[in-house]
Amino acid sequence: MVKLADEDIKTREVLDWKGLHVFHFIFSSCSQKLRIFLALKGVDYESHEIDLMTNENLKDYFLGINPRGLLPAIVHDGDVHIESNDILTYLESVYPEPRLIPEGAEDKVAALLKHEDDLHLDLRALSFRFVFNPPHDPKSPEDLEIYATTGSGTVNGQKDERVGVEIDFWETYADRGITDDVAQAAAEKFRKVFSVLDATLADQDYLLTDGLSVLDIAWFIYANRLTLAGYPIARLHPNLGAWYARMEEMPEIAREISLPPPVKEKFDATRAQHVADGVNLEAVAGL
Ligand SMILES: N[C@@H](CCC(=O)N[C@@H](CS)C(=O)NCC(=O)O)C(=O)O
Repeated sequence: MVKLADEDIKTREVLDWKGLHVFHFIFSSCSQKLRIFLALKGVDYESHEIDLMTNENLKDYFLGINPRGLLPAIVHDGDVHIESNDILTYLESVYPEPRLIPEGAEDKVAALLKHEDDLHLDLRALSFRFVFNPPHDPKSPEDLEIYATTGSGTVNGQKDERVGVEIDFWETYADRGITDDVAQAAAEKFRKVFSVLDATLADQDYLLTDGLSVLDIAWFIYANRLTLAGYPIARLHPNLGAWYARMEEMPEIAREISLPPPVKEKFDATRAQHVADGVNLEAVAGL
C-alpha cells in the first residue's frame, strides 16, 4: 500500500487534518472509481477538487501532497495515501461494510487491479485521441520542468521513478499527439482483456462470484471511458455490454459518471464527427 512517509510530504499542513479528505477531479477516471467506492460504502468525505485542465496538479501545494502529481490522493487522519487501487484497498480495511473485496480473494483482486492500473496510460491515450475535443492541451516544457523538480520526488523515502513515466508520456504527446499506432495498440489491449471479462460474465452477474466488488467498479470505469471514446462494447462483448448496462443504472454509479449536459453534447458531437470523417476508434483500430 502506498502510504507516504513523512519526508515525502512537503505540504505539511495536511499532517494535522482529521477525517477523510479526497483530492479528485470530475473527469478523472481513477477519481470516479474512488468516488463510486465511497458512495457504495456510504462514506462522507471532505472534497478537494484539483483541476487537471489547468494543471492544478502541478502546483507546489498538490505536488507537496502527492509527489507523483496524480489524482486521486487521500488524507486520512493526517496520513497521505496515493495510487487509487492502494487507496481502495486501504479504505476497505477502514470501512469494511459493505464488503467490496471479498474475504479470501485479496490476492486475486490485487493482481486484477494491477492489470487494470497497467492499462491506465492506454486509457489516457484513447481518451485524449477520441473523447476530448479540442484535444487535451499538452503540458509545456516549463510545466514538465516544474513536474520534475517540485515536491519531494520521493515515495516512501525512495527516489520515485513514476514522475519520469508521466513526463515521457507528456513529451511524446506534445511531439506526436496520439498516433494511429498507439491508438491501435491500446485498443487491442482492451479488446483482449474485455474478451476475458466477457467470458467470465457468461454465467455470473459480476466479475467475482461473491457479488459486486472493486473489480466491477474499476473495470466499469474503464468501460465507461471507452464507451465515450466510441469502443463498441455491446457489439464485441455482449455479456460485458449487459453487465455495463446494469451497473450504469446503479444510482451511486450514475451520479459519479454523469457529465454536465454541454460536455456530454460536445463528446457526442465529437464521436459523430469522427465517424463522419472515418477517423473514429472503430475505424482506426479496425474493431
Ligand atoms: N496509477 C495511478 C494513476 C493516476 C492517474 O494517472 N490519474 C490521472 C487522472 S485519471 C492524473 O492525475 N493525471 C494527471 C494529469 O492529467 O496531469 C492511480 O491509480 O492513482
